[in-house]
Amino acid sequence: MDAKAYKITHMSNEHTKTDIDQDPGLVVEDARPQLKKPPLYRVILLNDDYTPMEFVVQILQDVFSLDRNVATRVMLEVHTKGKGICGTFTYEIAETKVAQVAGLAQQHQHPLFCTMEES
Ligand code: TYC
Repeated sequence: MDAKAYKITHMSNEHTKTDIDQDPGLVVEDARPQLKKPPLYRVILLNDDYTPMEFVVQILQDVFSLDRNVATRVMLEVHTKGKGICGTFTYEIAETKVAQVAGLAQQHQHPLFCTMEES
């Protein structure tokens, strides 16, 4: 659903000081609507045979801000089905999260891999 945008305009009174009762002050009127929503990207986590489950759950909590129960469910979904969605973000946020996962996986020498796709 589209949110409606408004702008607030100050309608100054250019008459005499005695006209103060006529001054509408701040008024709210329709503003030009935003033209486009940014494209969104799903970050997809892939299964592998070596990365410990606990490491994956921790990544999902720390990088994707999932609570532990949701993180565990997503990890098990990836483990059983081969891949799963960590979240949906704008391009730069998705890209940053993919890079954070790659960095942490490399630091800990796990083959954990995730990628992004337009949603
Ligand atoms: N399959 C891994 C194991 O059995 C766990 C795992 C889950 C790895 C999700 C990666 O994205 C992943 N230890």
